[in-house]
Amino acid sequence: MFINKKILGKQMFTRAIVRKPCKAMLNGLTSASLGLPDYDLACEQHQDYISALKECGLQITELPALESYPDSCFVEDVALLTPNLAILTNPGADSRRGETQHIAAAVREFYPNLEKISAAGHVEAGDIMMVGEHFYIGLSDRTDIQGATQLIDILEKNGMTGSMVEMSEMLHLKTGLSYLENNNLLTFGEMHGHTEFSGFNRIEIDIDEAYAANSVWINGTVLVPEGFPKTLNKIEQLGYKTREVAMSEFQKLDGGLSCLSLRF
Ligand code: CIR
Repeated sequence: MFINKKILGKQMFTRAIVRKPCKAMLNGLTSASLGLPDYDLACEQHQDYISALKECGLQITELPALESYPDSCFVEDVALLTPNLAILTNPGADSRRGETQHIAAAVREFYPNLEKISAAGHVEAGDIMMVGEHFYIGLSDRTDIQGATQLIDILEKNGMTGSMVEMSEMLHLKTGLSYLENNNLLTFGEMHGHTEFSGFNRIEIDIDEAYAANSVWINGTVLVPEGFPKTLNKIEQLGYKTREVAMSEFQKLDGGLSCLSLRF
């Protein structure tokens, strides 16, 4: 089995799984009113995203486009990869449920024994934020109590912990939260004042830069969506190296930076 390295108490990532966007992404789920994505530009942005992951030291497994699932490039939602355990989720969105069977083979290459959330419950891993060996699980329209309960049981059987987070305003938990290690947490909207996160050094994201609340720490570098200068500056003030990534075509489908990869 693949074992991650832990340096200075932080999880260092060595690999990522991504999936090429499909042409059917134009029919992807969205609540945004930003127009239809431009497929060619999305592919270009996806290639630059892969370059950014490589710059952070990750080896990439790039899966082919899956035309039968418009949202399938958002691989983060269909599996949770922890250092020693992988769990296939059961997405709350009907149109995304079948994506798990397509990610399974790629994940199994690195984690021979897969756990999974069974049909009684729903989880999308965009609702899961990893902080060391603890996993915060947002109860959203896509992740329910039954799914979160199953997930916590699996985590506990494997020496980790999980807790549920009430939420009502966002698609996924990490739409409004990003853990940048060193106790630093980007927070937006309802997440900022949430009692669950009062022990963190919370960095509040301005409403006009809400999309940048989904930024990603990878091995000391923070990937930040392009075009959000106040957030970029706040992250740099904390001492992080940053790398901007253009995300306009994925933002049109409510997809953020974390959604486009499974990092482990
Ligand atoms: C969806 O609604 O499922 C996709 N259009 C966007 C998924 C974004 N994923 C994430 O936030 N983890």
